[in-house]
Amino acid sequence: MADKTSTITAGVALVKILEAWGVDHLYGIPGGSFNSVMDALDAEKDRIHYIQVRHEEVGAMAAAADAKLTGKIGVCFGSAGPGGTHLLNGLYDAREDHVPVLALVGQFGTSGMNMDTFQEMNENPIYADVGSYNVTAVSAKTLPHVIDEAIRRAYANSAVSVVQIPVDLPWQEIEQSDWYASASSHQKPLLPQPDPSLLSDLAQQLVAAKRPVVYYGIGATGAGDELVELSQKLKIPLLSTYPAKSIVPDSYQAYLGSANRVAQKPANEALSEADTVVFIGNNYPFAEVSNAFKNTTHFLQIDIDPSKLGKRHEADIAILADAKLALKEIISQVEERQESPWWQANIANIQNWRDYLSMLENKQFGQLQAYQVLKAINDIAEDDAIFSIDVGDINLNANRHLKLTPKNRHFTSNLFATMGVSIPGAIAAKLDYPNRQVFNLAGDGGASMTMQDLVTQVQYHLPAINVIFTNQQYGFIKDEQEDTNQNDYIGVEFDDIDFSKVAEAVNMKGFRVTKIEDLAGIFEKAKEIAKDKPVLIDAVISGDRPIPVENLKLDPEKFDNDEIDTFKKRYEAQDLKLFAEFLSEFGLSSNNGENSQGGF
Ligand SMILES: Cc1cc2nc3c(=O)[nH]c(=O)nc-3n(C[C@H](O)[C@H](O)[C@H](O)COP(=O)(O)OP(=O)(O)OC[C@H]3O[C@@H](n4cnc5c(N)ncnc54)[C@H](O)[C@@H]3O)c2cc1C
Ligand SMILES: Cc1ncc(C[n+]2csc(CCOP(=O)(O)OP(=O)(O)O)c2C)c(N)n1
Ligand SMILES: [Mg+2]
Repeated sequence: MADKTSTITAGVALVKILEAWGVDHLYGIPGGSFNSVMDALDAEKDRIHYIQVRHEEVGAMAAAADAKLTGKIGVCFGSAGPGGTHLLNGLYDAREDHVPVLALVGQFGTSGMNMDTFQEMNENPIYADVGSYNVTAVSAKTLPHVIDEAIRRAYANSAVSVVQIPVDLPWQEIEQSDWYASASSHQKPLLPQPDPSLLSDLAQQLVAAKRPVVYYGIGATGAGDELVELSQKLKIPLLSTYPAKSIVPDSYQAYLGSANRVAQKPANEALSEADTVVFIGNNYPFAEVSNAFKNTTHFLQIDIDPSKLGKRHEADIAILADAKLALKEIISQVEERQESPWWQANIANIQNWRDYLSMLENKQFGQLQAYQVLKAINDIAEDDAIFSIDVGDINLNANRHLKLTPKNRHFTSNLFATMGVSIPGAIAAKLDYPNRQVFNLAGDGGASMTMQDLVTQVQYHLPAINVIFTNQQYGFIKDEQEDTNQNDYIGVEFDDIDFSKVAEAVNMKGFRVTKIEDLAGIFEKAKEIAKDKPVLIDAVISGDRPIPVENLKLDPEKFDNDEIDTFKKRYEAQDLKLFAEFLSEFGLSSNNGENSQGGF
């Protein structure tokens, strides 16, 4: 037997590589094919925290959430065959939102590989699409190197790495000199320096524009001050993608919101009326299908990734640059301008829309709706609260009604858009930021996909505030069927789950709220409980459709009075005005250039 002082098991070396890269926790469920790594995790348990989840998907989604929240690699694992394949939704979420995640997947020992042994198959093809690096380890000696490589590549490519590990390898001894972690050599790529002449061309076009908007995405994270400064200096309204909400405060008077369906009315309207769009740190995926820029005459783009320049629309000027650097430079090149009619009409339109949202939030009568629940959340939310958000109407409603600032964080499954992410996301957020208030906001459909892991919040003392919006339907899809299907609704309604009882079954305090007047008291109690324990509020809300801002029926030139009245009544939108009315109030005409909805 090798000398213990100069040897280490390959499994412990593997775990030490993770530690060297700053990984302090990882998620998964053991299986016979993974027990050798479990053994190593036990040996290292003072340095790395294993979080046992109740479904591997939750582990992978939580790992993706870790990476979204912290920028650090998220790590998850599953055993051979089904344990690994359960990871897939979380891994695709990470891939689509381009964050670094490492998945370790168990494999039968080398003695049984390629022999049709139990749970044994060639796993490599399963992960070929989702994994940017995807290999099966073949020897104990090279295993730590493979893990180190996987992490380095996940960071470099903002991608998913998958390593399949035959179970016998981590138990084998290797020489101490056989492994090292390259973490101390890790560096981020240098920011590209923008071409000064292109920047000054862009600044000139912006100054010359009659109807400009700055349309930014999450590439502008951290540049909120610069966005507001540019907006105020040149009197340009700001429009963002949905995930880029909170880069500038929601209360900023010239923040239009996001476009399309998970969207705000002033953003859709301004986008279709703008002549000049500065598209910055933005890869808006509905651009082509919603014909978002059909009325844009000048498209000016700034992005850090050469493969994105000119991608979503033909660009007049395309600049390879970091958003913040470029914005600073543009600000320094332009003089302060007076308010234009375009600016004034947008400000008035934004105010009219915010009055509408506020009316919904402050209703004191009628059936409970999502809007009043979101107000109750705003009322107890701390300045730096983190919101883990599921997929469904909650994206649309949280986007419109949560009042956030750059101190907050909110995140969901942006592009893969998988339901079930918000319970895992809240677990990750509480592990990463134990001293911050964390909300999980989910529809009843999304919550039922990962609700077994509410117990994980209890088991690991992760005091999140879970709010479930119970409407007994897949509301987001029901509304799509209303627009697209020829027959009745199908597959979008379901029996009630009382989530407060689910909470109690896992030793979590649960409330069920059905009335507007009970909201404030219950949310105050939940806030207190969540100072040291997780808590759940099941809000039984109406099945009302949130107003479809991509499909407004307010324009008398396109709809008859009955249609307009019915629309206003259904959405309680008596006082909502079209942007065209504000344009005309300030002496401008509308181009009637509605965008189509980018859907299916
Ligand atoms: C159910 C559901 C519905 C949705 N509907 C909508 C919707 O209606 N409207 C909507 O807007 N979104 C919607 N989304 C989100 C949508 O799917 C996309 O994920 C989102 O629009 C992409 O946002 P982004 O372009 O900001 O981010 P990304 O796709 O991540 O793009 C970021 C861009 O910034 C660049 N970048 C990164 N760093 C920098 C830097 N430092 N400087 C400059 N550039 C940089 C990148 O190269 C990239 O081009 C929805 C999500 C869900 C879950
Ligand atoms: C895993 C997964 N399955 C299906 C979908 C399609 N889908 C998107 S939203 C949605 C409904 C969400 O329902 P719920 O969570 O109840 O929220 P609601 O819209 O009712 O508020 C569905 C089925 C998806 N995005 N992800
Ligand atoms: Mg629902």
